[in-house]
Amino acid sequence: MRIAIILPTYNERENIKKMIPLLEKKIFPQIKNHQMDILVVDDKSPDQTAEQVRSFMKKWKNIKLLEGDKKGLGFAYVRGMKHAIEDMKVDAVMEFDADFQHDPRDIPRLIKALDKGADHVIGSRYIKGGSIPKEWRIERKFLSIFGNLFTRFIWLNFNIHDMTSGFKLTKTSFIKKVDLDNLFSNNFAYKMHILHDVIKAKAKVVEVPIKFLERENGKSKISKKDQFESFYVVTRLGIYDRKRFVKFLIVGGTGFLIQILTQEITINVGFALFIAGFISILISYFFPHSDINSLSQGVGAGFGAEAAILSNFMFNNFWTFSDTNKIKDSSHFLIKLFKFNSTSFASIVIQSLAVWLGVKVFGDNLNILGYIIPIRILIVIPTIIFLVIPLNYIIYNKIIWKTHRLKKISN
Ligand SMILES: Nc1nc2c(ncn2[C@@H]2O[C@H](COP(=O)(O)OP(=O)(O)O)[C@@H](O)[C@H]2O)c(=O)[nH]1
Ligand SMILES: [Mg+2]
Repeated sequence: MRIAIILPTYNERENIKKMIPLLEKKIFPQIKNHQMDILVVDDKSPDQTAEQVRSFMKKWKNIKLLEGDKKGLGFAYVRGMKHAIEDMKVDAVMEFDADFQHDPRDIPRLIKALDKGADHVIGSRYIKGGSIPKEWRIERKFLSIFGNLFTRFIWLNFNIHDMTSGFKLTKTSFIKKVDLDNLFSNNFAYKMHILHDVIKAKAKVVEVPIKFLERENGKSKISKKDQFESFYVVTRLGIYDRKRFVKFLIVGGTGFLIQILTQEITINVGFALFIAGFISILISYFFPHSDINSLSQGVGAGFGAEAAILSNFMFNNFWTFSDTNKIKDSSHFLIKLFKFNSTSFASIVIQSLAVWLGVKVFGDNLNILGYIIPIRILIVIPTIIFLVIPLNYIIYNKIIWKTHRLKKISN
């Protein structure tokens, strides 16, 4: 494999002066089965880091230098990764700090994990054998440990112990699945986004213990803002994953409120009674003495159910599934609406019948702890939960979802 070590630098002249010869002379000779490259991404460091790199480039041909404006660590890494993939055509990229906080002697161990089948190797400080600098002040330690726990909980991922490490090795086939142009951060938190997307792409993630060392030369560029941005990015990614589910719950809740509202309005203004009158004439042949009160409440429940169906359809189409299932023309929309409605027809009948019979058997109201509650509402709720939702679930899976999936493939 061809592997590029990406070294982002900003004022790291002293460090790079030692780092590059160490990599070339001591580390790379240990890695016999791969072609190793160094890609320095320098953002016009005032201390002339780039000059130092250029002088090494005369001696070693596997060094590349990318120069640009300082727009954040994430931005520098994205530039480096794109170059490594598109121009150097490497098979894996390593994220590695130039300041000796990552120990170059750990590099062969990370590569070995890749050889054994990993897609994304993390140099991990939080597994047995790994550590953070003991010189760190207590709040930096706390923030690092807490940040990790936070990420594990928000992403519900308890398999990975170090989610914020900056020492990683990733197969480019997985980096290609990350939308590098739209990361949620251009700074330190970029790595949260890449990790998130690589996990989602089902990469085999392996952790290798590392000791995160204290800086020898130069200054850290990480700021308080960067640390807090990571919490924001992690949360945003977590919500993003569950967005559909959250939307689904909101749509269902809204549908339910609209259902009850429509049911009560049609019953209370007498509209349901009016329709029930017609129905009772129509069905008088089968039910000569149908009770118009319970029938009208059943009709009201039917209207409520239809209102919920329309509301769910509209919201799901234009909101929950708007990204996967765009409706392009109105005829298409009407056909879909009709289809959706006809597959839901059974649930309207079920709810109408349940309320009709319920009121017939139990009467209009029930007194619960001094509250007078209409029987129709007490009937409709369990009917939705135990009959309508399971029935719709089956129908969606067998009919609606199936056609959507076929359509998606043919697109
Ligand atoms: N090119 C580039 N490199 C950066 C930038 N910010 C930090 N770095 C480099 O990224 C590595 C890690 O940064 P550092 O400040 O040590 O972060 P810390 O280890 O988390 O304190 C070092 O090699 C820095 O020189 C930046 O904006 N552009
Ligand atoms: Mg550092």
